[in-house]
Amino acid sequence: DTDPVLSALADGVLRLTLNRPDKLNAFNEAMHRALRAGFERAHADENVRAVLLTGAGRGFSAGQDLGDRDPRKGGPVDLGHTIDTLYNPLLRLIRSLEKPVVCAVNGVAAGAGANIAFACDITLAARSARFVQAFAKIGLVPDSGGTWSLPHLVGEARAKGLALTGEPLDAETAANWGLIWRVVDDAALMEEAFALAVRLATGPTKGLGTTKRAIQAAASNTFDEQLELERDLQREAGFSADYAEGVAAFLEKRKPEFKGR
Ligand code: T3D
Repeated sequence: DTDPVLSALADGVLRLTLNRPDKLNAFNEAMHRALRAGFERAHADENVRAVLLTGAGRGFSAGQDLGDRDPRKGGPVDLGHTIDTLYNPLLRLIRSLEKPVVCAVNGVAAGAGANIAFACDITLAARSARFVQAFAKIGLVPDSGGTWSLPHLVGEARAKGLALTGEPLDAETAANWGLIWRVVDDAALMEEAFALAVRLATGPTKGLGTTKRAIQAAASNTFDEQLELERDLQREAGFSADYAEGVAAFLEKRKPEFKGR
């Protein structure tokens, strides 16, 4: 299949597979547009209750396709413009989606590829995967939220170590440092990631989405502001059908059937 992103909806999970394996799923404009369309669908379609993002072939994503930036073929491109029109809208769609986004990093994740993985809600990585802040090697600044995610997730010392050296970080260390949720044996990655996504997709989607919003808001809130946000969001959650179902199922000692509302 030559579509730059493969898209499949099953069991409430929209699986989006970056599909330029010959280029380690590096981003060109077509892949950007297709991935963005996938996340826009996830926002709009109530049958989508979780997203699973992964890559085809041996890599997750090598970030920007540098073939499209060949200085021998033309003058410099305004990268501020491509960040504004391609990368930033994608990252905003991932973060603002009030549904869980699971990322299965099946192989190397470099440049924007790494930082997109760190922006997802629950990121699993194959044991053989590695993360590279490749920007350091070509004179660029980490983008796709990297300069925000890295210090928030691992602190300034490790963030600078990664971003200034561009040294690859193995999946096990990434998990130990708190950059990702968990490492999985290569052969088990997709099965485990899909099972997790299905579990989330059959959960109380509205409550999970609100939880995501609350945790993300903590980065810029004081403790007191966060307490007030929790009050407001709990009020909202308390009126949801899924909350009523969750409590009823608990009291009736049965499995809840969440509708995502
Ligand atoms: O430009 C803007 O709009 C601003 C936004 C920037 C965002 C960014 O992401 S900037 C960072 C761009 N990415 C990189 O600098 C990473 C470049 N790639 C690598 O450093 C290495 O390929 C990897 C560390 C990712 C993997 O290394 P390895 O040894 O496993 O694989 P390889 O042999 O280097 O690559 C395999 C093939 O993929 C190879 O093609 P070939 O020779 O088999 O035909 C290689 O050229 C191609 N490839 C890998 N990365 C890219 C790429 N082709 C185009 N663009 C790439 N980024």
